[in-house]
Amino acid sequence: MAFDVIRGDITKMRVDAIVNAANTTLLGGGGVDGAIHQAAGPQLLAVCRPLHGCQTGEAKITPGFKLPAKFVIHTPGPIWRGGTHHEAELLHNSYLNSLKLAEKNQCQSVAFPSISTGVYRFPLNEGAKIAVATILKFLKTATFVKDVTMVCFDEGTYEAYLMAIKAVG
Ligand code: AR6
Repeated sequence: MAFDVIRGDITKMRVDAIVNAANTTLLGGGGVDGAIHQAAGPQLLAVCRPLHGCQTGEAKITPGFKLPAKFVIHTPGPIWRGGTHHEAELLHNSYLNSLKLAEKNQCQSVAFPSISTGVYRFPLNEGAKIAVATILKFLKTATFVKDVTMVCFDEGTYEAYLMAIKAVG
């Protein structure tokens, strides 16, 4: 079992599943969602349409099409609304339900972006702690999922995850 934090672009990851920080429509957007749809090609949007969206904290799976990853697991994280609207619990659910779906599909390697800490404004340090704690706990009991990588797009996010590992791990 391995948990790694790297700086990079998740669309380049050759893993069984990458996770998409989506929105509840599952019809694409900006940020990492836009980058994943761009790299996967138009077939991704075509298979997302009949899924009829996804609730915050839940997850749905599609093929990766032109991506090096076999699958994309789409999860809408919570929009930060001051912390009093179950944001922490919903972010935990996004990580956990994505991992459960990876396990169900017998994925060995999974890569995550930092869900909700971009446009959705979830506080970075708190979001990183939730991500690290949820992933490490899940790895202890998983059968198929063995390697999880946090792919941080920018230096600030990378530093926050390194700090979270020291605090949680
Ligand atoms: N690889 C890895 N991480 C990335 C990449 C990439 N290629 N591109 C951006 N990030 P965000 P959210 C990082 O805003 O906060 C979309 O419009 C980014 O630097 O993409 O969950 C959706 O459709 C940040 O650290 O996702 C939703 O409407 C992290 O990914 C909304 O944004 C998440 O930032 C979701 O907002």
